[in-house]
Amino acid sequence: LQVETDLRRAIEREELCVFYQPIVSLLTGALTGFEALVRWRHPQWGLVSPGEFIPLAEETGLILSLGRWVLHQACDQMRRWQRTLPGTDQLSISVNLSGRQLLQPHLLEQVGEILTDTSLDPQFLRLEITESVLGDYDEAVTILKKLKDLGVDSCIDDFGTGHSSLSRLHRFPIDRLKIDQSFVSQVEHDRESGEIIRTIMSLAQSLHMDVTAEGVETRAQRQLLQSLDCQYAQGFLFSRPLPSAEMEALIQHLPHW
Ligand code: G
Ligand code: G
Ligand code: MN
Ligand code: NA
Repeated sequence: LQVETDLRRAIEREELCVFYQPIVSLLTGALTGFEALVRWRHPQWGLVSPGEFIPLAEETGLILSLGRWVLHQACDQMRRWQRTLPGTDQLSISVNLSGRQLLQPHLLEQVGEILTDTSLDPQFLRLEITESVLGDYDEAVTILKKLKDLGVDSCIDDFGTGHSSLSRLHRFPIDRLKIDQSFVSQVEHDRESGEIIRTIMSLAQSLHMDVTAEGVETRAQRQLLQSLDCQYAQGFLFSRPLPSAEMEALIQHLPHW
């Protein structure tokens, strides 16, 4: 398959890059960190979204080297910003992990090595795992516990789209849920989405988890989330995912969020 060959070479040829999107405190409007989102600058197709190649990377196993590269890149960038940009020394970086990455045999050693190599303090790294992965594998929960022992927190990504049973959810060693953007985008138009967000908020409260809302695009969405005591948000209202140079410029002239 041509795409597979291309993707295999993309890492060596440095065609992959990491974009960063701010995660903002809804309580204070302060920047709290970033989500790292991989992109592929394809020589013919231009900027390709991970939605287009992560599934292939998972099928072929390329996700293991790709994921390791993203993790290293993101930790290294976060540490550089902490060192060089005033006010960034407590910001954290969130990195998406696919199921296959989480369940690979040497993940813990790999994460440890990357943290040592980049000198990023583990407390500033957060791993994002989708709900379906956690729901399907007890092993995943065990690994997250070990990561927590290492000082690395995790969150459940795309929450509300999977099927975690409530009885299992409280056993996940996780301190944050990310509300899937599909609920946020519908919240002004559809009562049900509002009810789902309300339910997620009260669930998170009883499990002592914080919540990040994704895909926040309007002031109305933000206000509704604030009124429900949602702690964090990310979305185009604050900033699109940006390449590191552009994010750096934004950090140096932070808008009033
Ligand atoms: O940035 P964008 O909305 O195009 O991302 C699409 C999807 O790709 C999202 O579900 C996101 O979680 C996923 N994604 C982005 N970067 C990474 C990555 O580095 N690793 C994995 N496993 N998924 C990623
Ligand atoms: O699955 P995950 O949550 O990791 O993916 C986040 C995806 O959502 C990224 O691909 C990112 O580009 C996209 N995204 C981030 N903010 C917004 C937003 O406000 N609106 C929309 N439509 N997409 C967003
Ligand atoms: Mn994510
Ligand atoms: Na998500």
